[in-house]
Amino acid sequence: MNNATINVIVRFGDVAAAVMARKTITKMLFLWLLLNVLLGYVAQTRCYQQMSWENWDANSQNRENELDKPSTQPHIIFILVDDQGFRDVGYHGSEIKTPTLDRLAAEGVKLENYYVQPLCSPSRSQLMTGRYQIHTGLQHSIIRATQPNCLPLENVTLPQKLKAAGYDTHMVGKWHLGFYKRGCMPTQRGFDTFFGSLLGSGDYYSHYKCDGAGMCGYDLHEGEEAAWEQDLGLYSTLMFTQKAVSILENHDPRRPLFLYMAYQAVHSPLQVPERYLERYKSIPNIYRRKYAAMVSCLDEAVHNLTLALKRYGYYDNTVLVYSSDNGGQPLVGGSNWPLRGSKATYWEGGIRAVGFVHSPLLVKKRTKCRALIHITDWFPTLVTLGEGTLDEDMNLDGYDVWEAISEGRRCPRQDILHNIDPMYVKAKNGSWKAGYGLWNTAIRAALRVGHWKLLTGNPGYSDWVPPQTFSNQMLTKRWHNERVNWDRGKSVWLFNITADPYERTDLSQRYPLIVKKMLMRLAQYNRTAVPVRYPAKDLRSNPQYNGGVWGPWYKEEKREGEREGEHRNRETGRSRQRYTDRKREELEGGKREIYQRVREHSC
Ligand SMILES: *[C@@H]1O[C@H](CO)[C@@H](O)[C@H](O)[C@H]1NC(C)=O
Ligand SMILES: *[C@@H]1O[C@H](CO)[C@@H](O)[C@H](O)[C@H]1NC(C)=O
Ligand SMILES: *[C@@H]1O[C@H](CO)[C@@H](O)[C@H](O)[C@H]1NC(C)=O
Ligand SMILES: *[C@@H]1O[C@H](CO)[C@@H](O)[C@H](O)[C@H]1NC(C)=O
Ligand SMILES: *[C@@H]1O[C@H](CO)[C@@H](O)[C@H](O)[C@H]1NC(C)=O
Ligand SMILES: [Ca+2]
Repeated sequence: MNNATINVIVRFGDVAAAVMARKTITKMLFLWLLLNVLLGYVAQTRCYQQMSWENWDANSQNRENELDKPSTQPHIIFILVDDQGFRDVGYHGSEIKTPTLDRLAAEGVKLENYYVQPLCSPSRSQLMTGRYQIHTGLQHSIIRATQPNCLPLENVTLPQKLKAAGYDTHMVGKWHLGFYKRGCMPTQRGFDTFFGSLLGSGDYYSHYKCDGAGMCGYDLHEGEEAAWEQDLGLYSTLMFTQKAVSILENHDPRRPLFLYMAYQAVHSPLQVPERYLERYKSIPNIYRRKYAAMVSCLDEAVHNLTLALKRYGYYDNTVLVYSSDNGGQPLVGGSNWPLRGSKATYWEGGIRAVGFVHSPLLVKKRTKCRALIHITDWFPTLVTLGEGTLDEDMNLDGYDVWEAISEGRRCPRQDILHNIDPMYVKAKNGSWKAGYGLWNTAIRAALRVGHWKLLTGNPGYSDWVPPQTFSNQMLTKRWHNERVNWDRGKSVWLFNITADPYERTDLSQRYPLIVKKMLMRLAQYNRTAVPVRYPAKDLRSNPQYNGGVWGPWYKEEKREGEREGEHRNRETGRSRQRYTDRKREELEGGKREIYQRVREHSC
């Protein structure tokens, strides 16, 4: 019996909720019995083994007997790109040229029914934990720079699991899962090394980030300290790639490696080295032109990474996953057309992502995978591939989808809880009444079950934004949209996403019974939710109190160990001194090119 299905039944015991999935459950039960009869007690495929924890344990024991054989653990390279829209890849019909991504995806498996969360921290939290936001407390918005908040330390992370399985774990790029105290830093959450930024959307060259007036600081880190010495003022896509290549060069390819490559690109600000703009002179919309150039640079970066994988002897035993973290933002050049909405919304444009797997280890290559796959699935999938352990009491929301991707097998995911955000109640007409007394439709929530998707509350910006094709100079900075003639009072929508992926026909009036069932399912999910963590701004977070650097500020830590605290104060003092020195250099007309760039592209 499928473990996840058991969970659904146990956790949401109510029969009504299971109705939607009953047919499929029956089918799967039958299939499972058939398999057992045919193949003996232990099923031959990992996908089905994953469905039973007994089988899983038996499998682990088999593996232990094979310990004297050389390690079969694959290297895992996870490339997470920031804000790349659904249409911002060549193979989705974009005018943006991405020859590397197109080739890697074509040779591997394109994930064409793949979902992430609509924003940075939410997607990253789910990638790192394999759990929905309602199970980590991060259901509202993002983790803000000034909030004493981070991915809860109680939640076990993907790199922690891989590390326990024997991997060396490295992170390059953008964290965005909180840093208010040292225990939240990537190197305390499972990564052996970290080189990158704690926030996002800083300057691509100077690595300074402003979070509102008077809240500006340096945001490039090596481990847990500011990376002043390592900073050559390079464009981050180039810099992060160089770092990753040097990790590959210095690591022994006989040891399993997990490299989490979380590019800052292609999030705003729209900054890019001049040479990448050349090929896009024909795009009149200036935002789109710069954005396209940024994507091209990223494409070249991925090319360089794959060359390094080959050059240093990793490639044959590597699984490379490529994923965007959320939909594109049309206001700064991204495109999700023909999907509806944008980044930060629960329309498909916010959550349906570009994703593919490239690996010589895939059984069936050059295919499209249309199985429903969600970002929470990488946790169990990669931990299992890495021969790590998953315990039943982890209550993961993700599924092992490797057999679905690699062999085109059927896998157990039936539904996705896109989110329930009880703090976002802006739907003015939403009410318990509109939710048939089952659910308060003022609440922003979205749920997918099979073909169906239900949205309640205000899902966010609702228009479709066609490709930007302006030729008029006057309009180069503008963008156009297809405004929806929707009733502002609405607070419930139902779509058949398979038939209508662009969400043009709301079926909520036509299928009230489906709406009710899905509302009930939402209410059941809601019962498993933990309280929202969204603390108030803490002014001590201001980089000016921290040597000009965005970094851990929470003073409570001192109580944990005075000596450690003193050490940190000395460190902070040193960073502040360095910062002051550099600032003086700058004021005295210092020649460092990076500061010129800061002025040009000030946040
Ligand atoms: C994650 O951490 C939160 C906050 O401590 C806790 O309530 C929740 O149970 C944890 N969830 C999981 C799945 O570990
Ligand atoms: C890729 O490598 C080439 C050759 O070393 C280099 O010139 C280029 O800047 C690199 N590009 C990126 C994006 O890393
Ligand atoms: C969701 O759960 C919370 C906490 O248990 C509860 O206060 C709230 O009323 C529930 N919301 C809905 C719409 O059922
Ligand atoms: C929204 O609320 C207003 C005022 O209560 C009401 O007149 C209108 O019919 C409502 N719209 C919908 C779609 O329920
Ligand atoms: C939803 O769309 C799919 C694909 O077109 C179709 O097979 C299915 O019957 C539809 N469901 C309903 C209830 O219309
Ligand atoms: Ca993002």
